[in-house]
Amino acid sequence: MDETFIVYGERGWGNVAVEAALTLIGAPFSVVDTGATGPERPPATITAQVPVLRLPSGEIMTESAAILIWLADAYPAARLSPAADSPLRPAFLRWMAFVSSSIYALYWVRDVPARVVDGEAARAQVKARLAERIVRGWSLMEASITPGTWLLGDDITVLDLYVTVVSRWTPRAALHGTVAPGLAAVVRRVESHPRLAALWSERFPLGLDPDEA
Ligand SMILES: N[C@@H](CCC(=O)N[C@@H](CS)C(=O)NCC(=O)O)C(=O)O
Repeated sequence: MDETFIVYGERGWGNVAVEAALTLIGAPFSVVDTGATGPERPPATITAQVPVLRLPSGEIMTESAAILIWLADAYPAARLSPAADSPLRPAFLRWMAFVSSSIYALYWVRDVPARVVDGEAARAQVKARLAERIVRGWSLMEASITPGTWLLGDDITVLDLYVTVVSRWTPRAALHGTVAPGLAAVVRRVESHPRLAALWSERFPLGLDPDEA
């Protein structure tokens, strides 16, 4: 059996959080671009979205939050999630789900407003409204979390990786300005983590998003 994970995705997309988790875990993995053809092409999934993770068993996983939580739990020695009986576990699960459903999910519309409305003015309005909603999401999180070195205290978890990737998408300025200075300070720590610095510059350099604001 091939012991290597395969991450399907693209530079600057949600798969980079999965790559960051696998990097900290130290598990062997390869990355296959979404546009790959031939035998390497990404497996068909219900949503046709990434990240997609092929486990060494051959099983296919989608859903970034589920993948990150599963990886952290499957490799407890890497200490990337609070244990099931930790008092930090409820907050960990709460914010993993929040980033996934209240922020990340909005980009399905924000990236391509034509999926839900017609006409340039309506699309611009949808984009602006969703940007406000995303900012609101980060500000709610800022108001509810008192970070330590990392979002949940002394140990870096996959939540820190997730927030770092998702907060890089427009409106990035919202997080790094006055809206969420506490989260932004943690994000800067994650960005300069010695074992992740190469990953950020290769897989998600700042300025990749043409829409960046
Ligand atoms: N719920 C999914 C959302 C994944 C998602 O939106 N992925 C984006 C890339 S970051 C994508 O595949 N976009 C292409 C599309 O929606 O057609 C998850 O959390 O993994």
